[in-house]
Formats: sequence, structure tokens, C-alpha cells
Amino acid sequence: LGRFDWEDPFRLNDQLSEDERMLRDAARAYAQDKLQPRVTAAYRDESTDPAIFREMGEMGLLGVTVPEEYGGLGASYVAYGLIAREVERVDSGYRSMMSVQSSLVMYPIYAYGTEEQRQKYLPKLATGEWIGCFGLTEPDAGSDPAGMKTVARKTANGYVLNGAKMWISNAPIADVFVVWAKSEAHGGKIKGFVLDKGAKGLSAPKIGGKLSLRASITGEIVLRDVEVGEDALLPNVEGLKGPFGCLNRARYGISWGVMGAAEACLHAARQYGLDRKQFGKPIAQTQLFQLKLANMMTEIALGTQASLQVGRLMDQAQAAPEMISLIKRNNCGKALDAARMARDMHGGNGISESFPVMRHMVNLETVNTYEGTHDIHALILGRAVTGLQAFF
Ligand code: TGC
Ligand code: FAD
Repeated sequence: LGRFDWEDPFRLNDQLSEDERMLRDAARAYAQDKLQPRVTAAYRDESTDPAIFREMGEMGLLGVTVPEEYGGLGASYVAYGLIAREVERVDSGYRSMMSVQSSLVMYPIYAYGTEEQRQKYLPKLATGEWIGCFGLTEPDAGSDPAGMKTVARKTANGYVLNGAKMWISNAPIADVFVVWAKSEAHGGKIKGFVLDKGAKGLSAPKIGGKLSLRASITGEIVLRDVEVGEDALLPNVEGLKGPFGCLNRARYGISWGVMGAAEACLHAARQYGLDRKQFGKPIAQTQLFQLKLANMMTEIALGTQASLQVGRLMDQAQAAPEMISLIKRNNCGKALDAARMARDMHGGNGISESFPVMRHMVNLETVNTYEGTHDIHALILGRAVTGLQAFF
């Protein structure tokens, strides 16, 4: 008979390669040693330390799937997922910073950019010297990005961009802006543009007062007659499949990341239940408490196993977007349930910043919403099951 380990019920560890384990362990060491000690204050003060990008860059955690010649590690999508899990074990905001840089900025420049664009941007994004952001969502176009109003008009030497993006991670501290706009010169089709900080007419004010994801800065992108050269255009993709190609990767990473947050909640609730006594015994010795721990452990075991399978398929270029919708949606929902449960299991202490559970819970509300809401992914899956689209 095999042994059972509540921290790794299906022996995920044994299913990884030596390289994947090494990268995971390095990410865990960095996250626990360098991120964990600063997260409580960062969250309380709603402050994002840009030095974190350089630290992550030094650790090789930015653009891990990008080839080495451009500063990446050329590692697998499974390795990328494992890193996301370790970073989000500390805070969803830190994972957000990393995944935007990797999947939403480096990936499109690598996949859709020219050789010049790759050479100019990727090495500096990989070291964290430059910070990137990804502008798709607009004030009036969130779940339905096809309704975007941002436009690019052709000029003699390039384009003029006008519009506004909303809820953009990293924007106020970004050096590089990947922005999606309807291009008149391409029949109104959506095209990607890479803009540099400091361009005339480009600003990125911070969105304050966030009650979630407070360690990760979020802003708008305002484009007022921003003139760019032809070299700002990402030439090799057109239409919504451009941004969605990036989102596939980021959503996949999120499916792993949220499992890290859920694990942090499980570990905290278990320890709290062993330490805390009521009615003359540890609360972990009550049936209701154990039921909650069993449910959390079960969902984490199933969720990580599913992400591993989709990651293996991504590494073989065999993953379908619907698979990614399934794990993004389910893992976010289950992680949110686990965090709410763990918050409850901490009693009054559960609302204190001295314990991580409420911070994870509130963060996961954002993660459940961004990169396609829980319900939008249900509709993507419903369309796959029925062949009927129910968006409009
Ligand atoms: P639809 O007709 O389904 O598709 C239009 C075109 O796009 C292609 N496509 C995909 N391609 C690759 N991967 C995917 N996952 C794709 N999904 C669609 C599709 O093949 C088609 O191509 P073509 O060549 O035939 O034109 O489009 P629709 O307008 O009906 O889409 C509806 C819906 C709901 C599926 C979609 O709009 C959606 O997913 N909405 C959610 C929006 C979203 O996820 N926004 C995320 C913003 S970025 C963000 O949140 C970053 S947070 C980062 C952080 O801090 O971590
Ligand atoms: P809406 O689309 O208005 O949705 C509101 C509600 O209506 C939701 O419950 C939704 O599920 C539901 N709904 C919508 N359409 C339907 C339908 N057809 N049927 C049934 N229900 C429907 N975006 C970026 O581009 N880049 C970023 O870096 C980025 N970072 C973010 C960081 C944070 C902290 C947050 C909160 C958001 C971020 N986003 C980013 C935006 C995010 O992707 C959007 O908020 C998300 O896609 C939802 O869009 P919305 O907010 O406009 O909500």
C-alpha cells in the first residue's frame, strides 16, 4: 500500500521532472524569503515595490517560457505554472505582476513581434529592468472586448492612437504598454501596439481605493493622439485571437496560482485548528472542522492535477482554450471557496492582517473576475457543450 501525504495527496511531486522541481523550489525560496515578509505592509499600504520585478528577473522568474536567446529560460509551461503557484501562495497580487509581465507582455512581443521588437524589449523585460502592462479592457468593454473603442488611425509614418483602457495591472509603473486597438488601416480589425512610457499623450493614472489585490498596482491607460511609428505595430496577428492567445497562457498560469493561495489557506486553517482549543479540545478535532479541511484538500488535489494535465498538453501544443477555461474557472471558484472557509475557521482572528486568510479571500475575488469572469468561462464551456453561443 502507498503512503498518503495530505500536502500532496496524488504525489504531484513525483510527476514532475528534475528541472521543474528545481525551478519550483527556487521560486518557493524566493517567495517565502523575500515576498512573504513584505506582503502584510504592502497590502495594508496599497503599495507596490517596483524592485520586485528586478528581483524576479534576477531569479529567472519572468518570461520562463520565452527562449533563452531573448533572456527567458526556455522552460516548460508546467514550470511556469509551478512558479505561479509558489508566488501566489504569498499573494495573488505578486503573481499578477509576474504573469502580466510574462504572459501578457513578453509573450505577445515574442509571438507577434518583429525581430527588432524582440531584441529591443524582451531582454529588458526578462531582467525586470522594464515593467510591462497589457491594455485590453476598457471602461465600456470588459467581458466583451470586441466592443472596444480604442482606435489606431494610419498616418504617413505610423499611427495615432486614441482611447482609454481600464483596470490595467502594472500600468502606473510601466515602461512598456501592449495596447490593443481597432486599426482603421486593417479594416477595423484589432491589432496590438507596443508603446513606450513617455510617449506624448500617453498617461496611466493609478486606480486607488481597491479593496482587493492591493499589493499590485492597477491603473488606467489614457491615449490622447498618441503618435507612434510603424515599428510600434505587432505585425504578426490580427483580430481577437491576438489578445486571446496571450490570455490562454495567463489564464492557465492563474489556474496554478490560485491553487497556491488555496494551499496557503488550507495550511493556515489546519495549523489554527490544531493550536486553538474550544470545549476542551483542539477545534481540529471536531467533525465540522475536519470536513472543511477534507473538502479543501480534495479540491486542491483535483485542481492541481488538472492544471498539470493541461500544462503537459500546452507543452505539446495540444491544449484547447476550453480546457483552459475549465481549469481557470473551476480552480478560481474552488480557491475562493477554500479561502472563505479558512477565514471562517479562524473565527475572529480570521479578519486580522496577522493571518493571511482574509487577504487571500479578498484577492481571489479579483482573480475570479479578471481574465474572464467565472460566468464568462461557464458560457465558453456551455458553448462547447451545446454548440450554441449564449453571450448575446
Ligand atoms: P469569439 O467569436 O468567440 O472569438 C473571436 C476570435 O477570437 C478567437 N478566440 C481565441 N483564440 C485563441 N484563444 C482563445 N481562447 C480564443 N477565444 C476566441 C476566435 O477563434 C475568433 O477568431 P477569428 O479568427 O475567427 O476571428 O469572440 P467573442 O467576441 O464572441 O468572445 C466572447 C468571449 C466571452 C469568449 C470573450 O470575449 C472573452 O473571453 N471575454 C473575457 C474577456 C477577458 O478575459 N478579458 C481579460 C482582460 S486581461 C486581464 O484581465 C488581465 S488581468 C492580469 C493579471 O493581473 O493577472
Ligand atoms: P463586465 O463585463 O461588465 O461584467 C459584469 C458582470 O456581468 C460579471 O458578473 C459578468 O460575468 C457578467 N456578464 C457579462 N456579460 C455577460 C453575459 N453575456 N452573460 C452573463 N453574464 C455576463 N484587464 C486588462 O485588459 N489588463 C489588465 O492588466 C487587467 N488587470 C486587472 C486587474 C484588476 C485588479 C481587475 C479588477 C481587473 C483587471 N482587468 C484587466 C480587467 C478584467 O479583465 C475585467 O474586469 C473583466 O474581464 C470583467 O470585465 P468588467 O469588469 O467590465 O465586467
